[in-house]
Amino acid sequence: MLIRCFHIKMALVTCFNTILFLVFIFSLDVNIRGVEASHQVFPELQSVSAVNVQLVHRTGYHFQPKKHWINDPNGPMYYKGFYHLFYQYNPKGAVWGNIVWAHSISKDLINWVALEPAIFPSKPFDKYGCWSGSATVLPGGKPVIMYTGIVTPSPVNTQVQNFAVPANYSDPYLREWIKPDNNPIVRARSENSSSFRDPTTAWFDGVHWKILVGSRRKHRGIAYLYRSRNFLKWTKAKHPLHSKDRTGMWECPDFYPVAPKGMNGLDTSVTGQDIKHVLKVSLDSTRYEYYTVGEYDRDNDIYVPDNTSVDGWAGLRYDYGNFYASKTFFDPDKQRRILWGWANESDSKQDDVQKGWAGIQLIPRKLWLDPNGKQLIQWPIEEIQLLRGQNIHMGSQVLNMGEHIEVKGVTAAQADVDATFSFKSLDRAEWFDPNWAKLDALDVCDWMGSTVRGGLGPFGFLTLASEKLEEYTPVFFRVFKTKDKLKVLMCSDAKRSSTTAEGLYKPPFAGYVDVDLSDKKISLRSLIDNSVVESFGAHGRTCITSRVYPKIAIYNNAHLFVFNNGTEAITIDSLDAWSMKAPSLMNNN
Ligand code: DQQ
Repeated sequence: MLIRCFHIKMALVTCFNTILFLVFIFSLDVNIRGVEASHQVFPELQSVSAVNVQLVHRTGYHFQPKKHWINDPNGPMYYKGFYHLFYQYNPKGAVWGNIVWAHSISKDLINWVALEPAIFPSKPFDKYGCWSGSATVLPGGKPVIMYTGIVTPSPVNTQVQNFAVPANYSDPYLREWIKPDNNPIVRARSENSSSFRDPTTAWFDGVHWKILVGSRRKHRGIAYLYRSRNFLKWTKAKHPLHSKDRTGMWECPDFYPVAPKGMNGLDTSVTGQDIKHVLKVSLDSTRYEYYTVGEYDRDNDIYVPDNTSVDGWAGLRYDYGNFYASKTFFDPDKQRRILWGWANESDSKQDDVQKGWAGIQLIPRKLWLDPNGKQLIQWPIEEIQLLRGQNIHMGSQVLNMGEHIEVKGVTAAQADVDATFSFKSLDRAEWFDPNWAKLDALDVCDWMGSTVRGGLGPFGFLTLASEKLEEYTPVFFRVFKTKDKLKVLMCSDAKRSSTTAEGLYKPPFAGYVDVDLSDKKISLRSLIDNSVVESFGAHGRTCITSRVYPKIAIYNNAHLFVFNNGTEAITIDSLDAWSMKAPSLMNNN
């Protein structure tokens, strides 16, 4: 009976998915899966300044300003001993609007000092908004920012690309920025000027500087390529660097080299034999991102994704959850490439206005190419360990089917937990129906959630859980087998995250994990912070972020459990959990 229901449900969901897919193809301007359309203006809410800032659900160690709305990370860079983070910010309220580039600096990417906004509308070429962009450090260590200026009011939002330079290069804080009057330096000509934005960090080929600008033609997402000898006069290349039909507007493109081996990052201008390139785009229509790993011919400006990368909306993602408008930068101090991503709220606009804040930047991640060359690996920057407090260690604990045990002794609402699980055999992995391959992983996670008994899995963490489990956000694996290989599903499921009935978006998020299980082990790490759970499966091969708003599981009433709902017993080989402190310098001014 159960199985029949499952198949009926599957048929319905398959049908639902087909409809969704058609909606996606034929109407790329609409929202799907409850995500928010970009640049939607709520005139009555955008200038409602916060009177009180609601603390419950505010994060304890993630990057947040004192109040109001934030979105995309912009122009991250390292300059004279400081990390700089700019970000899209509404100084007047907790919904999107009145956008400026807020600016914070840090010595360690953890403790932040907020400075005054660096770039704000003041000239005809950015009168209606200073939207996203990137920083490039020119030879001689001179930073320059390129950003999108909005020159006509909403809803048209005509877009041009501008530049800004520091007023004083000897100021390591780079407090003041000048927007020269010869802006804009890139204008749309044949391009769609309402969909033409978010310039990348530039790279140099010895003669030309090059940037990408995100755009679209009808439903084709496009990364236009521009070249310049002097950073002032930019000429559009005959062919875009890359484009893909049925992906809609490409926001916040990012293009950078990765080394074939090792965990070090590369400066954006580096090329050479064996070096791969990554192109990431943020899809406005779905609010998901995807990236490809490929070959870049710098002389002819041709980028070809490898045939191991799916080039389209079903491609690889940095994060299969709430993670958008991301940007990387090369950190010359520690020779690494760092990824910043923004997580929007999953509550209502009215909730945001009431909270007085909306949006967080996720913990920066170091990223590098998997030795298999097919995907990236991400791991929270090592500096996060500065915030670790009380530690609990567990080892060699067996969890039989249906068992869960509590990780006691840490602040479960604000914790870092890292575990390695092992199992004796792969035999009990369930069969993976070949039809499921056509579906999104999150549908499989939705039906085969943490409570549906399995073979090898589901097992993992129950984060932000109430004592009696009225609320919890499970992060878990479920291992399936096909004729010739295993398929490892990783889920972060917000469905039971809160007993609040109305106004919350509580999606199951999921992705597959490309991991070799021949040693019969898999690791899972979660950074838990009041209303966010950022998880890293198999040492960062698959990452998922969920935003959740528990009603009971807050502060000291939050618990952390490890569970197994599969018939195969799971051993916790080792588990370390830490209470996480707040940074000593919060991003307040
Ligand atoms: N957000 C910015 C745009 C970008 C979008 C405006 C992505 O420049 O395309 O706030 O979230």
